[in-house]
Amino acid sequence: MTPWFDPTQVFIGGRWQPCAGGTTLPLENPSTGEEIGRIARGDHRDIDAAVQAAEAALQGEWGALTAAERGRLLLHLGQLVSEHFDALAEMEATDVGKPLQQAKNDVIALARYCEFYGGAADKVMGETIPFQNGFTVYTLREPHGVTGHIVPWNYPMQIIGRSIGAALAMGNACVLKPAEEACLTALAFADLARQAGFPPGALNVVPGLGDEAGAALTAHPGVRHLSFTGSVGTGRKVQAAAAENLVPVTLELGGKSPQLVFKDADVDKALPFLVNAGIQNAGQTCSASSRILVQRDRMDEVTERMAEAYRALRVGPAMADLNVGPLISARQKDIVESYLSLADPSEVIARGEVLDNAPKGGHYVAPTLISGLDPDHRLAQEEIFGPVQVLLPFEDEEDAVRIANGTAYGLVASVWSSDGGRQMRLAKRLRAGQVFLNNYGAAGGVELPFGGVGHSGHGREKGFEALYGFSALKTVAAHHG
Ligand code: TXE
Repeated sequence: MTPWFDPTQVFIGGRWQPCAGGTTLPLENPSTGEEIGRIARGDHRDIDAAVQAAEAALQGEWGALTAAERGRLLLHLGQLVSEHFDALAEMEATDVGKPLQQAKNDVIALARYCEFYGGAADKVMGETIPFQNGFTVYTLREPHGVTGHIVPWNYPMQIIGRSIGAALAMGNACVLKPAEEACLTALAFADLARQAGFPPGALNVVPGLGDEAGAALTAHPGVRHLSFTGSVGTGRKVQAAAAENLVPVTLELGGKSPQLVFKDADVDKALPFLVNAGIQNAGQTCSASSRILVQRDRMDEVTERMAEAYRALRVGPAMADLNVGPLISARQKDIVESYLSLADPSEVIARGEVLDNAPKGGHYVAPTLISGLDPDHRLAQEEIFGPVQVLLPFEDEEDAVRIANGTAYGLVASVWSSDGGRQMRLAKRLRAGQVFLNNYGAAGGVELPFGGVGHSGHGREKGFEALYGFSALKTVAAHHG
C-alpha cells in the first residue's frame, strides 16, 4: 500500500510542503506492529500558516463561490472518493487496523457525506419574520470563517466526512488536524479535494501531535469554530481553549451506550445488533454499545445466544477481513487489558479467538463478554474502547431506565421491544442524543443528527443539523416605513 501522495508533508494553501520543523513521526500498522511510513510532525508554525491560508481563501476565490458552486465541488469530491474506493479502503484498513470490509463501509460513508452535503449546500435557507409595520426582517446563515477540526484515529474517513463536509458546504475554510495514530486517509482526502478543484486554502491538513499541532489549533485566535471528536479529557482542554477565544465548540466524546432487551423483544432480530455494536472496529467506536441490559425473564437465553456468537468471533489482521482486527496501539491494548483484569474469571461468559497465525507484534485482544457485575462496577460505567460488552439484568421498565441512564455518558441507546407504548415512553426517558427502536446505529445514518449529552459532549453533527452548527445566524431588520 503506497499512497499516491507524500504523507511526510502537510497540505496548506492548496500545496503539499514540508512541515516547518522538518521532522516526522512514525506511522504504525496495528495488525503487525511494524512501521509503515512517516507523517509530518506539524506544529504551531504550520497551524498558523494553515489558518492564514484559510483566511486568504475566505477573502479570495473560495469566499466568492456561490452555494451551488460549493455543492458541485463537494459532489465532485465524492465522485473522486468513490473512484479511489479500493485504495482508500486498503489505506484505512492498514492504518487503523480495521477489517477490510469495515474500511470499505467507511469509504462508502465518506462518499455519501460528500454527496449529502454537496446536495444540501444550496438548500440551507433563512426565514422572514413577521414584525412591526415598516420593517422587513429576515435571517441569513453565514459561515463562521476558519473552522478547526480535530479528529481521532478510529473512523478518520467517517468523521472527516461529517465534519469537513458540512463545514465546507456552508462556506467555511477548514484546518484539519488528524490523529497521529492514523491519518493517511485524511491526507488522501486533502489531495482528492485538490484534484476536485477546491480553491487553495479551503481545506488545509496538518498532521502532528495532539499537544503540539492540536493544542496550537485550538488556541489560535483566527479559528472561529472548533469541532472535536475524542476523549473526555482532551475534550475538556478543547472546550477550555474555545472559552479563551470565545468560539463555539462541538464535542463528541464517546459513551457507554446501552441496548435494552425487553421480554417481548424479537431476539432473533436483535442478536446480530447486540453483538456487532460491541465488536465493530474492535469496540473502538464512540457509539459502541458496551452495555446490554436484559429483562430478567430472558437473561439466560440472551446470555447463551450472545456467548455462542462470541465463541464464533475470529480476530486477526485487518486484511484477513475477519470479525475483529487489532486495537490501534500497544497503549490502547494495555488500557483494555487493564480493564479486563478488573473482572473475576467467573464473570467472563465467553471470548472470541485470536488466530494463532495473527502477527505477534499486532495489538490483538479477544472479544470478551462479561456478566454478573453490579451496574456501578467500573467495567459497566467507564468507556473501555475495546471489544468488551457487559450484560446487566433488569426487572422492569423503571429499573431499565435507571440502569441505562446511570452513567456519566449519553450518546446512543436502543430499545428492543414489540410494545409501541413502551418504545415511545423510553424514547423520551432515555438520556441520549440518539435512540434507536428495534435497531442500532441505522447503518451509520449520514442523514441523522448525531451527538451526545453529559460526558458524551454537546453540539450535533451529521444530517442538516450540522449545517446549522457550521453557520452563524444573522438577523437583518430593514426599516422602510
Ligand atoms: O484520545 P485523544 P486518544 C477515547 C477512548 C480512548 C481514549 C484515548 O476512550 O481510549 O479516548 O484516546 C488530539 N489539544 N476516544 O488518546 O487524546 C489527538 O492528536 C488538541 C473516544 O487517542 O482525545 C487526536 O487527533 N488536540 C473517541 C484527537 O485529539 C489534542 C475517539 C483524539 O485524541 C490534544 C478516540 C490537545 N491537548 C478516543 N491532545 C470517540 N469519541 O470516538 C490530543 N489531541
